[in-house]
Amino acid sequence: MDYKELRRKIKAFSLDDGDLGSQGYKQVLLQLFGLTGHGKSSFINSCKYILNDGEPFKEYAPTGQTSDGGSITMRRNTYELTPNITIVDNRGCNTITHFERAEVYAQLGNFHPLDQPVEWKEDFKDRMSILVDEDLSKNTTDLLVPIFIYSVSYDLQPHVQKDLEVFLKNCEAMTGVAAIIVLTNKTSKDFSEVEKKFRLMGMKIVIAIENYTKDGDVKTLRKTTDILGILQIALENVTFRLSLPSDPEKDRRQRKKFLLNYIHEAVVESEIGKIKEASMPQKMKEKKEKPSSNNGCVLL
Ligand SMILES: Nc1nc2c(ncn2[C@@H]2O[C@H](COP(=O)(O)OP(=O)(O)OP(=O)(O)O)[C@@H](O)[C@H]2O)c(=O)[nH]1
Ligand SMILES: [Mg+2]
Repeated sequence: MDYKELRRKIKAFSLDDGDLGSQGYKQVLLQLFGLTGHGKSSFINSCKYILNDGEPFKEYAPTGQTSDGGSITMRRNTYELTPNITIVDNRGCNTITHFERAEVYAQLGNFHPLDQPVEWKEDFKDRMSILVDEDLSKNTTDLLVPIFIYSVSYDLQPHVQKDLEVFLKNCEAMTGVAAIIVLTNKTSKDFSEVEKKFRLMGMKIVIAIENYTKDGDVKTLRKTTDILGILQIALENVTFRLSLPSDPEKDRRQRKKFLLNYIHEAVVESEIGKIKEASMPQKMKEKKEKPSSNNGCVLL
């Protein structure tokens, strides 16, 4: 399909188009998640740049790192792509410990309120319980589509692949939709190797793109069609989901169940970890490796 036609279709997308109508959903929420510095905010800017044809490139979502090398995006920020599609810049993380994972699941499950800061806290059990029990965002009208962003410029080490696979499958269990894997920075090296690794993890949709950035805003057909292709696949998934009977309230209850279960298991595991550590000889404790926190994928 011609890219202009594709863009027109994306902009005209409505949740009421399917045979069964919107079934109570009011908007599509494209949920970006992933490690810090891998191009989530840049993907948002790329989408806005392409959809707002004729406008110069603008950083709607701030990109890059803070002066101390930290993450720029500390909130769950939303950006409207069309009247029916909103994209969420969820807070990224460097290392995914149990409580950080729980935070990611809470963001993905839409339990964390939109446009609010997201803090990683050690007392995650209490925090999560508040998030889930009080149901702060109380939102059942967003149809969630998880999009995992990974830059091919970072090595994906074999020892973290298994953890990443579990993490991505949990994200699918949480949202009820398979995550779309977007590989950014595709021209930085041979992206097919990273693509293969994600396919071996069982990921069905893996698409490599090059984001538009402040220093790389010259429009090309390839970049534009690759990025529009992601939005197209996301919307095809939405249409497919809406072709089956669905119940937003029930979906949310299931997400809540998943999250509570995860928190419970994580707390049990961390308690067991503490007991094991306490009973470890001092020498072994000293030897225990500290997790690195570079921007590669570090899952714990
Ligand atoms: N060349 C190139 N640079 C990219 C691409 N995607 C992102 N970048 C650059 O990578 C850096 C990090 O991108 P961000 O979009 O800020 O990453 P993020 O995932 O939002 O990071 P956090 O907000 O910290 O979680 C920025 O300097 C971007 O310009 C890409 O596809 N190609
Ligand atoms: Mg960001």
